[in-house]
Amino acid sequence: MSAKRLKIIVTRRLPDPVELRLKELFDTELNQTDEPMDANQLGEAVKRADVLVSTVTDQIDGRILAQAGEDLKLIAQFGAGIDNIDVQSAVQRGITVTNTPGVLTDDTADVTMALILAVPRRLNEGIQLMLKGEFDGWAPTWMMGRRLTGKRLGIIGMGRIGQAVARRAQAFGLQIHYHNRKPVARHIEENLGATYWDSLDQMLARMDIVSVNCPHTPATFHLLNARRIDLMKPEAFIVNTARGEVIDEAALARALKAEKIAGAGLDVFEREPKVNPDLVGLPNVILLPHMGSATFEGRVEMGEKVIINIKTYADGHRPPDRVIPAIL
Ligand code: 8YV
Repeated sequence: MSAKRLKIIVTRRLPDPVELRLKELFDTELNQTDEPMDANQLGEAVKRADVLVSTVTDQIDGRILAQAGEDLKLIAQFGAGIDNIDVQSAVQRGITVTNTPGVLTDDTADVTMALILAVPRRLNEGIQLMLKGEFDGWAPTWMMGRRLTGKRLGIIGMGRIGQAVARRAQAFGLQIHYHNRKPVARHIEENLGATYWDSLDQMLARMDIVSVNCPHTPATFHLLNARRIDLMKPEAFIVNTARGEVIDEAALARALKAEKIAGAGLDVFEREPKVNPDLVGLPNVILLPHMGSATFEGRVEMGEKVIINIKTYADGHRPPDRVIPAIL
């Protein structure tokens, strides 16, 4: 089949240059309204498409995949995380799944670092106060936060983004600690001055800031549950730019309200776009609307990766960013 005739259905609006190129290369159907597709619309899309370009807002589970037409051979996710796709079912049905790793690493690490800076230094409270015109003048005990230099940062998930966070944090004088399925290569550890903790529980009890940078998988669902949050120091902070599901959001809200931990910076939520109402309005919590990778440059590069994955597939090659399911 020539690449020109491949039927591509794109579930959300993508940056203009990406949509333009997809149109040039393939028989592409775009989502002009940018409304996320519901289960019926996704079912219809997988029936008609050769390639589905999906995003984090599409729940592509076994029920949707069961409706896939014979022609659906590739799901090219616009995004690094693929927890919205039942990859195992897809692969069992002969559908390749690809994602866009690497191009959103620095952008996501920047937002993580921004939260690591902003929460302990109470920037949100300062901004709110200025917006309300409540700055009455400097005082020695006014708006005191916590110093970063010399503190311990515990990174959960030392993949590309975790390492990029560690590089930034190192420059701010933080000591780098991490928990991962296995230690990273010795030279990476040495460059980052990073300490590996096999036991997440033990690491949590000793950290001043904990940053979640691991993917959401069955193994990481509610990894930070009530028991583990309880292990943390009362003056510790949590930052999450990975996936909301890694933290038990209700338990986190309870811990924050009870001052069992000192604050949190969250870019992702368990039931997006819903946010646990108990988290809203807490002075020591900064909430962002899943914008970790939201840069013009990054989103275009993500689109380019999607196109490269489709093009290599269309040309009869193995797409570079194939996702391999953990267990087949
Ligand atoms: C993306 C993300 O923007 O790539 C990811 O996994 O979480 C986001 O930052 C989003 O997934 C787009 O589909």
